[in-house]
Amino acid sequence: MFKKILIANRGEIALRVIRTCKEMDIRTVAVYSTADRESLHVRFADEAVCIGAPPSKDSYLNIPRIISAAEITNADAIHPGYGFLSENEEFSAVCHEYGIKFIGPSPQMINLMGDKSTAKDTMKKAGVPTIPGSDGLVGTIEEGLKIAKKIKYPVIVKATAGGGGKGMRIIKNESEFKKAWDEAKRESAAAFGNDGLYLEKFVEEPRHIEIQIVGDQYGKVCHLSERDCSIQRRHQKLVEETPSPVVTQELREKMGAAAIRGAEAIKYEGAGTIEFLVDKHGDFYFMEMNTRIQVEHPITEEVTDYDLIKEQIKVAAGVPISGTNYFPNLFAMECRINAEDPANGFRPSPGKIVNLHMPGGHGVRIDSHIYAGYTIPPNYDSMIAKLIVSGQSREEVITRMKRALSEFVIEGIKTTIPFHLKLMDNQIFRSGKFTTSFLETSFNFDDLK
Ligand code: MV4
Repeated sequence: MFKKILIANRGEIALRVIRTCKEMDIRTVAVYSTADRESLHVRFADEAVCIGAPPSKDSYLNIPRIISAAEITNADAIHPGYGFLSENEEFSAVCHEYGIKFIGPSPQMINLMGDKSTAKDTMKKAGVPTIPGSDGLVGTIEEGLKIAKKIKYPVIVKATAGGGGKGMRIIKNESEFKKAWDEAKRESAAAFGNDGLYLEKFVEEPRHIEIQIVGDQYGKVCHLSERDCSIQRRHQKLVEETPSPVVTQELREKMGAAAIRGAEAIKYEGAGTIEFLVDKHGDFYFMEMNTRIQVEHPITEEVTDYDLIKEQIKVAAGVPISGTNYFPNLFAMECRINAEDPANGFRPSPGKIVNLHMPGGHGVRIDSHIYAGYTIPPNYDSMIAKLIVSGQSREEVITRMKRALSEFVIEGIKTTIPFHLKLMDNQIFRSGKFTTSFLETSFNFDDLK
């Protein structure tokens, strides 16, 4: 087992990894930028190395500096968390070259699943349902127009190097095709240095439902059921829940089996998430695979009593998994508390937390690095806490979430708490009958002002 793990990340996920390492009696190394000198992950770690100035390129994205920190502290493994270098093929390769275990996928795996069109072809060959569309990348507009005609509008054009909605355009009819195609190509080239595009039939009014999987070094894969991530704004998830209000046990078993087929086909090692789109008929289609631990992993932990960070560390150390699939009986929901102002377009609201009270009680978990007096730097992602609530029914979880949100006091900055409180009272949300477009089409943000 590893003796010392360097956490190449910051904020709540760095703290989350440190906590599990302490329970496993593994020493920890934090890395931090000068903006994070007072951050909690620095204080909680056994050792801490300042790796540079606040810009991520000079710190949390700087491979030579992170490797140097691992060298001087003699860390034998690195946990990348999510975001930053967690799905960076070069970082995984450099760790390997330096004999430092990367707690995550191999460079080859990152590349295979990072190229969205290749990932889709791979899943299709493994018998995972995929969305009808082009067979791989589309070379020219003319080819695209022909395919769109065949699969019938509306269609969606996606960037193969993209994900999370970047370089994506919905095309409702032939007259919109050329403009959307050119925009997607330009945006993809600018954002990823790769303008490869592919086409799919647009799945109307879908839900975003993902399956958590874990694979070990011996080919064994298990799943831990689903998370419904349909409450999102501009491709930013705000609330996640398990189980999904629309997934029946039959659908759960089919999606779980498909996720395992896909993971086994690529001999996936570690924690991973297979994202599906579920349409109004209850048919599901592969969307993307994420080869990292996800922000929303705690709701799965709360209903399965499974420490996913511990599983990642054990799998990386060569420990076999039991392979038991999980069909939990509990319910859980996560609200992302961001330093953003929901009354002003969710614009960032960094600054000093002058007063703080965290909720507690039965079925309430907080994953956060904030404390009274902490100053949230403007340089990084705005998420400052995750409020995770569990219970014996969706109704109980919503009631408990409302109670916990109303206890949550963060003074000195704006947060998304008022948005979440309003959402918990929204009838469409409470009914469970919503799709990924709910917030943008049916939720009124105006009275949050
Ligand atoms: C789709 C889709 C509908 N049909 N693909 C969004 C980002 C990335 N995960 C892929 N996404 C989608 N792919 C097909 N064929 C709907 C989404 C989607 C979405 C699209 C537009 C606006 C918001 C969205 C939120 C979640 C998923």
